[in-house]
Amino acid sequence: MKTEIIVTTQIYAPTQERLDKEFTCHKLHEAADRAAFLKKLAPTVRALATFGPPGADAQLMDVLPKLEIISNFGVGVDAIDLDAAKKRGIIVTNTPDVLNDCVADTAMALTMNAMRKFPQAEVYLRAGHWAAKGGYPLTTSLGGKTMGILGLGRIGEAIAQRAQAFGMKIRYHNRNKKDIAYPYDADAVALAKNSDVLMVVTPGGVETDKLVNAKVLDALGPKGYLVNIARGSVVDEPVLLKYLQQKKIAGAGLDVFADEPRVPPAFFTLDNAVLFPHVGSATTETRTAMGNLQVDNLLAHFAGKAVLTRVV
Ligand code: 8YV
Repeated sequence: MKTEIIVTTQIYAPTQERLDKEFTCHKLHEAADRAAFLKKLAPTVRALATFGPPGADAQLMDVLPKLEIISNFGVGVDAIDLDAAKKRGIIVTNTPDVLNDCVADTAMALTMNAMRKFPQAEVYLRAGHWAAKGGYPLTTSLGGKTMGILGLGRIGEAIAQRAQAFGMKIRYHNRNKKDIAYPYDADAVALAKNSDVLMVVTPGGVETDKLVNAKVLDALGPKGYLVNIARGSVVDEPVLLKYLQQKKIAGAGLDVFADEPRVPPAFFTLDNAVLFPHVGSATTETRTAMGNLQVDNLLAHFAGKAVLTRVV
């Protein structure tokens, strides 16, 4: 008998194939009647496989009394109620490290595209403006500029290495100062003040909600750039939009938004923002590694072993 699990949303097809091989999977996102679906499975389901929103809240945990483990596809677990899981003795796992390089690559692409405006320059060429109007307007160099990393964890360090290879200087702010050579700033405002590029890499969730607000953007100033590859919730999005419209900051590179996949259409008209549809980890190699880690965590647990990457 295979262990029964619920998959909460559509996940990467090869990962779903592997899950189907190892477990009896019930797809919550395909259920016509969610309440009836959960009620029927309550006596047997022992695990959840999640991916991004909708995550897992306390209510879902309560209707599944046999739930032992929630295995998330992704490093960020802000869509999962960790306190509720802890209280109920439910293990939560994520997929750290395997995505560091791809997310850091994305962070650099956003930095470069925000500062050098390469996407806009290409649109300019394709529109025939090069021949008609002359060269594209000058942009801003990365070399010699300072990148302030808000949240210097494993992904932040991978970004720092890359930014240094581009000739940038690094500083950072974390809740706790690290034993690391980069200069430390006491808070997000001080970091923004001392940086040309503010790179947001913190986890999402209540603790970082709207951490990047008007005060921080004021400190970043009209020559500063904001890059966010973390979670949309970390930035006060309406304030950011206003600051971009009014050129109170120089530009932004955004891979994440407050209410994905909905992006406020006013962002589409901005010439000083580069917008990606949350593609930080979206390569075949990385998504395969993330999926394998998600499945391996479940397999380890049901083999009676310690899970590989436990959050709570
Ligand atoms: C995924 C991510 O795209 O790992 C994360 O936390 O943000 C990305 O790798 C995400 O899991 C999808 O919501």
